[in-house]
Amino acid sequence: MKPDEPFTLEVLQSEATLSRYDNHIVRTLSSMKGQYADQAAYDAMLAEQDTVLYEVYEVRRPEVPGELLHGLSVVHPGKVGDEYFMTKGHFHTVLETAEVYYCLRGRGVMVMETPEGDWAIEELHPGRVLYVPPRWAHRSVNTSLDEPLLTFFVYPGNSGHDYGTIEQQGFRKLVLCREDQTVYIDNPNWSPPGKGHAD
Ligand code: S6P
Ligand code: ZN
Repeated sequence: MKPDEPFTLEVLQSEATLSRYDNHIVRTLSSMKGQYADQAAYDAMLAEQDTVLYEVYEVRRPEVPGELLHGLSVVHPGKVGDEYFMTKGHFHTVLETAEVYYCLRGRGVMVMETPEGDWAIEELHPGRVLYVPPRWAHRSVNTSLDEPLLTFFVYPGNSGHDYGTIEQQGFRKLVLCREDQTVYIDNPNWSPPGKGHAD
């Protein structure tokens, strides 16, 4: 079989280069039901408009171990109640697969945790590379209220995505804006791994 040819991509130079990605995913407020701590703020906001929270631009590659899936993640600025706009977050279905994020623009954090309940939060700013080791669930949070958080990501082709675990148990830490400061607090609704949802 003839091997694929090498190819290049202008990661982000203009709106026009975004159209060079193969796939564009748009996630709106309605897809994050139960993920924001302030349910009343969520409901009120959704009643107004199904706001776009984040977008993902993917280069499509075969989902097999030797491949690397890659693309651009854009988390828009904003809050639901006190909680910044964020991605759903997920474990990789194949837990032993890692991921690299390279921050291109904006400010944010990556909230991470393992199936055992260990947690970590790392700050993202332009030029910073974050290595998410195997086993760590990850969620990007935009902590700037003025500009989008742009990151470029790369992960193994066979990783897969487990969204269900996070939808059920949540992340252990929430990232909030309180009196213009970014604070990390314990998630009152977090249920320990394997224990189901708290309510
Ligand atoms: C995929 C990688 C990113 C996320 C993107 C959106 O493994 O981590 O492409 O898909 O940042 O987040 P989420 O949690 O909605 O997939
Ligand atoms: Zn991932």
